[in-house]
Amino acid sequence: MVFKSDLIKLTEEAGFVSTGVTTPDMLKGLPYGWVGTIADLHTPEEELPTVKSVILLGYYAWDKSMNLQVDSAYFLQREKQKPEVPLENYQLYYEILKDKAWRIVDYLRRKGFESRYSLSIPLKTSAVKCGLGCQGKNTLLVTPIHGPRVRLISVLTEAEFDADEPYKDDLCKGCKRCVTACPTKALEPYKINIPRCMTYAAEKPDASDVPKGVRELEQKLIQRPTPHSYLECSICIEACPIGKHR
Ligand code: B12
Ligand code: SF4
Ligand code: SF4
Repeated sequence: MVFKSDLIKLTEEAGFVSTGVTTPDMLKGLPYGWVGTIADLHTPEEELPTVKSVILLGYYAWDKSMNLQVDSAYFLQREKQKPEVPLENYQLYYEILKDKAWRIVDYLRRKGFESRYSLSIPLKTSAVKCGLGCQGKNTLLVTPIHGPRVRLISVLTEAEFDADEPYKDDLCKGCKRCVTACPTKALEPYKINIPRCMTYAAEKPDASDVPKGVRELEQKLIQRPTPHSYLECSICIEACPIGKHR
């Protein structure tokens, strides 16, 4: 048996600023499957068939450099006219999240409960169900303390915990700063036009659905510290007043 208080203590020690728990039943009907051509979102059961609890964890991404993406050396193969070689890259905050989530997975496994981390369930909507915060007008998870400055990962486990209440408030109220701040006008309240987002454009250098003006802005505004790395856009996060001065 694992107490929820022990779980919370462990996630805090691992460095997560938000922890919430729900059951797989609560996540029925979320948007699963392909998001455009970007990500294939799975149900908790597809990830771990014996799952009893879904734990959502938020890590405070307090510095822009956590958005660093670095191409792997495979990328060079593609540049040598070998398009069959898959694009592969590392994202700093994903590596941090996985490293920290492993501590929770390892602890639960040692207690006898099969567990795994997952980045493939719909993390924002699941986090709302776990009570972490609401989806803001930038479509991201906005928490009362850190605003949208949290990055998310889930741990799926056979262990049973009391579920948290879903988050009900709308933290945005009359604000629209993220919508106004987006240089490519990718946002309207609570909705994103994916091909207009510079994160999509930077991730898909060959995509034909990126409008010309967006591609030009992406080439101009996305910071590229080295020839094979770039910082993913986070302008709609930085614009948010919630949690800005922590
Ligand atoms: C695909 C994806 C992208 C795509 C598409 C973005 C998107 N909003 O879907 C692209 C490449 C553009 C992208 C960009 C970014 N991403 Co991203 N991305 C994801 C991923 C893999 C899935 C997101 C998803 O579920 N999309 C599916 C759609 C259906 O979900 P949705 O937007 O929530 O749609 C709901 C609402 O918008 C609403 N809705 C839709 N239409 C309408 C219309 C009206 C009128 C209304 C009222 C509502 C409404 O209903 C929808 C269904 O519930 C997640 C990781 C994961 N596994 O969840 C990370 C994730 C969402 N990304 C993240 C981040 C940080 C970013 C970026 C800031 C880039 C960066 N620096 O990393 C930008 C931000 C762009 C933005 N404002 O959304 C974080 C967000 C953390 C947080 N606090 O929420 C995540 C969770 C990754 C992580 N591990 O932390 N991303
Ligand atoms: S990540 Fe950048 S381009 Fe994408 S919606 Fe946010 S501000 Fe706009
Ligand atoms: S900037 Fe304003 S509208 Fe956008 S997510 Fe933050 S509070 Fe909501």
